[in-house]
Amino acid sequence: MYKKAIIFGITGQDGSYLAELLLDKGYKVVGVTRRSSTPNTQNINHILQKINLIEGDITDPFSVNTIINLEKPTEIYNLAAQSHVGTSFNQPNYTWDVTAGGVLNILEALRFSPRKDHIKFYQASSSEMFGKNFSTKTKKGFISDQYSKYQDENTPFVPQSPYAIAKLAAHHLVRNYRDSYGIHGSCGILFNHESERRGEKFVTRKITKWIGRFSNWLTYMCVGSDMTTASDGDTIHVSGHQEFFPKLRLGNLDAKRDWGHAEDYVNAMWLMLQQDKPDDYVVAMGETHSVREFLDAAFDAVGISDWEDFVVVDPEFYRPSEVDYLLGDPQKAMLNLGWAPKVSFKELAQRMVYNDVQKARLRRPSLQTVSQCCSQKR
Ligand code: NAP
Ligand code: F7E
Repeated sequence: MYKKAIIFGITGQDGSYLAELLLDKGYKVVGVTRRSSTPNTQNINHILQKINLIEGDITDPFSVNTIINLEKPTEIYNLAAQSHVGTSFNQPNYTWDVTAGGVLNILEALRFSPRKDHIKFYQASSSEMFGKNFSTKTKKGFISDQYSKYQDENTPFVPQSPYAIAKLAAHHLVRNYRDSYGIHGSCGILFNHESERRGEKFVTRKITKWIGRFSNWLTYMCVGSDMTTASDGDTIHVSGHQEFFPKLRLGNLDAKRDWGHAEDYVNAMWLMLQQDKPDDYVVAMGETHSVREFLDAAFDAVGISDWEDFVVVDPEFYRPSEVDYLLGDPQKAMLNLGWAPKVSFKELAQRMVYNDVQKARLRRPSLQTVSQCCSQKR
């Protein structure tokens, strides 16, 4: 059967994994990319020959309408957004235009499309929409044995940022267009998901990128059991050497998130669009961990157990309004979609760290140069 998907946001983390998944399933994949003065296709360079890229922007109704009408897709995935919560406090208008307004443009194009009844639509909703809220009633099921506070499809939304408010507007728009015009629109309320392709400003990747560079610096400096690191306020030193390495600067280490791997989560998106009826689903691991616990797992991947001296808590990275606790109950997605994640929290941190160690190694002088440098220092 003819299957053609349009992915808005194909250059991002999720877009790239989703494109791979759909190609594997035999879809024709059309990706919409914004014009950019420098290349931004690093996540999809390996599949560029297999997909069709079209320039477009979801804030431009003409562009959205033309792409949908010309391409005649059977499925549309909207992953495009200004997706950084911290940034949304500084760029609220822009965040609104892309993250809420862009969705309205797609829905309007669908509403007036002659092929409306042959297109299924996925919208990337977010656990950020729950904000400060959670449910406490214990219910029989997946997470209630371990945790008394959780979020599921029935938890009321109390969004805490311009990003979350824009996502919630989009979420309600999809529901409204579903009810009003019969659009087959489903929203995945996805909890945090990360990967080797995660944007470098998100906390997990910021941490693993720093660890990758730091562990390569330690190798380059030949730090062995006979050498110790010392630290002043902002930098790390190796005793007997002048070189230094800047500490990792982070904000709130006590925030808790339900973190999974993006590869698992794009599968849930696809499963939602294989259903006869559109619906909304929470997608999460059903576990919560603090930023501190992610630091433990990530540093552990390079054999460092005591990381406190390497991290500075910097108020610059605090948000005007924080979401303290997220823990999703994915029972509905598991039962109705047959969805199950494969990558654990520990594996996620390890995969991200190993990838960033490897990347940092490629930026460093060749191994030979490093070993020569080591022998000179010894
Ligand atoms: P991401 O890496 O930031 O990707 C966002 C994508 O949107 C990029 O391809 C970006 O293109 C594109 N985009 C931004 N503005 C656009 C515009 N005006 N027109 C067209 N494309 C535009 O985000 P992600 O982590 O893959 O997340 C995918 C979606 O899920 C986002 O909507 C995000 O808000 C949502 N979400 C993410 C998570 C998570 O934990 N990752 C959880 C819940 C929901 P450029 O490459 O040109 O910037
Ligand atoms: O922050 C804290 C920060 O930016 C996680 C997006 O994909 O998931 C993501 O939003 C936590 C927050 O992700 C730093 O305060 C501490 O409590 O990695 P993050 P996020 O805000 O949860 C949701 C589900 C989405 O929908 C979003 O699109 O970590 N934190 N120190 C820090 N966060 C950052 N970024 N940088 C820090 O230095």
